[in-house]
Amino acid sequence: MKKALTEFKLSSSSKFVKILLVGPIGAGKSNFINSVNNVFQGRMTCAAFANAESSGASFTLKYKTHYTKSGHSKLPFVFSDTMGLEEAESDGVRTDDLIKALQDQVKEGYTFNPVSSLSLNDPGFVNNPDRSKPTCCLVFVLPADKVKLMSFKVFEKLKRIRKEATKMEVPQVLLLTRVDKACQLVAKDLKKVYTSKKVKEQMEICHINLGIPMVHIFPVKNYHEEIDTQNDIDVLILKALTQIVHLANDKFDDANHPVDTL
Ligand SMILES: Nc1nc2c(ncn2[C@@H]2O[C@H](COP(=O)(O)OP(=O)(O)OP(=O)(O)O)[C@@H](O)[C@H]2O)c(=O)[nH]1
Ligand SMILES: [Mg+2]
Repeated sequence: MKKALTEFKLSSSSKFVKILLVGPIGAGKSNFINSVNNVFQGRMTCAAFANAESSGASFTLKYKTHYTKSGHSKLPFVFSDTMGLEEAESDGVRTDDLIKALQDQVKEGYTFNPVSSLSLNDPGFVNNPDRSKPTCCLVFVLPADKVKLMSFKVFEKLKRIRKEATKMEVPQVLLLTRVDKACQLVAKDLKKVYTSKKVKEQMEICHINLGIPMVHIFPVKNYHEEIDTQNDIDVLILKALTQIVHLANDKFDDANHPVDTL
């Protein structure tokens, strides 16, 4: 899987497909970006600053694009990291701002403002998004150990973003992180992830509450305390990433070669 992704060629002439990560505070968005980089670098990296302990406030404040390197070459996908969202609009990123990110209207490096949404005249607002570099996959990141405790309001916010993505025909994937925190058996042996009833239950909650098909929900464990990379961790990350990159590539292809309408 690693080799296939390293050698993966986009079907268009573009260098990268853009993947947008959204989810609650402390879900593991930044950690996933680092984990993907770790897989390809074969060592621990920390390009996307992740929180050491999940606290009440979002650790990521800026809209930032991250490349993944294999050796010295960049892989053909980029991740856009965002601030986490919370039940109360003023406690995290505003849903409207995430929808603007989906529509490529947020400037690189923009510091999200929980108090007010980006508006037309803000310097962080992109008036004419580059149509040649659209967001090609929306990735929801949810923590397996907290899904049950997530409020209806947070799911409603995520559903609003999903609805917009569906309108734009952007494919959607859900990463269920922190599976080791949700099931003791999985914490001891990550291979048990697909037979764990607890993990399956969390995947179903996500499926029911957000409407994402089960085949697009991927359990993963991010690198968060390890010193070296491990095959069991890599495999889950690569499985999810392969699907994300393929879906993003398909979307990119569609956006560049629309079926002619009569
Ligand atoms: N055990 C375990 N911990 C994880 C996993 N993924 C993330 N974490 C931990 O969860 C915490 C939050 O991770 P982040 O990557 O900073 O989360 P985030 O979604 O970027 O959060 P914000 O930027 O605050 O919105 C950190 O303490 C991570 O070490 C995982 O798969 N397993
Ligand atoms: Mg973060």
